[in-house]
Amino acid sequence: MDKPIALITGATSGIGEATARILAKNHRLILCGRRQDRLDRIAQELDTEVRLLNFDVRERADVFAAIESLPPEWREVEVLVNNAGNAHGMDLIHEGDPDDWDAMIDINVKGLLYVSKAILPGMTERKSGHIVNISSIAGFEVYPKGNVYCASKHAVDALTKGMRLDLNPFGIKVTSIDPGLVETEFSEVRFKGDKERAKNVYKGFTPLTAHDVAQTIEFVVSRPRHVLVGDVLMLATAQANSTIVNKNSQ
Ligand code: NDP
Ligand code: 8X3
Repeated sequence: MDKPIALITGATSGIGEATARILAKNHRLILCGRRQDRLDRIAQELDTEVRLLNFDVRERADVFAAIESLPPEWREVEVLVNNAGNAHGMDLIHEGDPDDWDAMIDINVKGLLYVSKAILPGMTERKSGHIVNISSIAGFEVYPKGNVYCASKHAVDALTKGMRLDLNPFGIKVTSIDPGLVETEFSEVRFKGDKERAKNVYKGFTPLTAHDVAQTIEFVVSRPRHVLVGDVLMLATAQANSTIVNKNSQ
């Protein structure tokens, strides 16, 4: 039998890329992102069948066109990993840049909705599927200057709960993975390419890696059909909550 299909958004770096590398063992993969060179390189390195879709999750028409472009044999997406997302800026609420606010709401919230809307009809028709939303500890805690990013992840948390209710009659699983600090390109994007500032976020302790999170994603998607892992909070051992990190632990 063919391996089931997993579609991963934001597969060009960090958690999404690591998830692609792990799920490749037992899945055919549809990898999504905007950086085509990265998609091409990752696809070449994977030992499974891969389709690539290049679109910006903010562009509703592009999301639907990309997913509709899949040939029939790639339409039965069994696992959707809604991972694409980032923080943009880290400012006091009265000093924040509305362009950053738009980016976070449009990508982290509306993008997740558009991709889910495009994939869900197949899942509801087949009465089978698993949606894994990558939320964050920021989905249920708020930290100084985290305002809009935290709001976007609180929205993801609400959408996860809403999806779980509405999709329950169809036997579709919905999981939220909620990591704390993971060293990826996340902070570089948040600080607009300032690599030094980004590095400082992870200094003095051992943060989670993208691979750590990907292993958890693999665990939740490989449970038997009757088992739904609902929410997973994942932290570095040095992290107690959003604001307390033991930075003398290395
Ligand atoms: P990265 O910056 O390494 O990866 C982000 C991914 O999202 C990239 O593949 C990027 O691809 C994609 N992406 C960003 N914007 C868009 C867009 N507009 N359209 C399509 N794809 C987009 O960060 P992480 O791997 O850390 O982040 C992945 C998820 O994990 C995010 O949702 C983040 O909020 C969440 N998270 C991260 C934590 C951390 O500490 N790192 C902790 C908790 C949650 P491309 O640029 O090629 O489009
Ligand atoms: C990313 C983790 O703590 O930077 O969601 O918000 S944090």
